[in-house]
Amino acid sequence: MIELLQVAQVPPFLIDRLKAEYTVHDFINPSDPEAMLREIGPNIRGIVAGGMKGPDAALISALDNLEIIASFSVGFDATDVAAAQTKGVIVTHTPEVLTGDVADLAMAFILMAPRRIGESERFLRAGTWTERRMDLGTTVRGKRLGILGLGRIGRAVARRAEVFGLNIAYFDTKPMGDLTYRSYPTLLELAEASDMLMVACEGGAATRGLVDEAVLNALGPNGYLINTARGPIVDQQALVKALQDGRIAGAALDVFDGEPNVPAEMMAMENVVLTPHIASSTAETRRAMGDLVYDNLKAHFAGKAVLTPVPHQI
Ligand code: 8YV
Repeated sequence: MIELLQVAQVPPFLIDRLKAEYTVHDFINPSDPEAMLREIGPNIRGIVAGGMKGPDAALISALDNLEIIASFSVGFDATDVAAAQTKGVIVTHTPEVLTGDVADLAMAFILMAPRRIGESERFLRAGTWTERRMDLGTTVRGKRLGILGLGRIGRAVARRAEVFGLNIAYFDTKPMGDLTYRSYPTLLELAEASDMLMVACEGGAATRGLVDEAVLNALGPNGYLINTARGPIVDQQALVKALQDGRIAGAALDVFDGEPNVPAEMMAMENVVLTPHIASSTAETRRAMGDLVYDNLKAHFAGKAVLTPVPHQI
């Protein structure tokens, strides 16, 4: 049987499907990784990775017969894609199948933060309604939504937000000539012209800390930051400070720098919506993502082209 190394948690149904056809070695938390690699390393032809955990350059170079890395995620920042592609190793991910669910959560966030939905629920459950009324929220309709990164997910959020009467603008490093949304030449200018700033770009070294103190200040005291992409794109310390100082109005976050740890200061803030990286967590989408991981491996080992390769980064 072809041998695979599993470096990240993926749903049991996917592992069961793979185990019927491959030998899958659990390398998520190996007690002695060197010894394990000495023993099985030469047999490994594929890696099953995830969005938050993928192989680094050292692991990729240690596996002489590695051919493919299949990631159970659209984001591929956890895998050293450049190291893999330099070595001729194919990397696949799971685009398209999760776009709708991620955009749905982002749209929910766009409503939740200004309408104070999480806070209202806590207020009711705490019994406070019997004592006083909830403070007023902010209308979403007619407000300006700035989108950082107008890829598949950014566009899907834009389509939803249009229905809710938001005015869409964006900043992207790639030209988006086919779209009529207003484009800003810099993120700072986009933030200045936004009531809500939605992070929808790729994670990784190129975007780390892109949403910094200056961008948050430009968003301003009535502005909300929404992030369903990757935590490190936002300077988290700067975000905590901006929220503490009231330099932005609030935030809605599904991803964090250092997750699953979330800054204690944020946990205590009523004006911040916090969810544990659930944007793609529906039974339907997780099934589709798992099927795509399976199909990519199947195609590759049958000598066919993979379905969803990560574009060349080198
Ligand atoms: C997953 C994600 O939660 O697709 C991505 O990039 O971040 C999420 O869909 C995660 O990758 C699971 O491995």
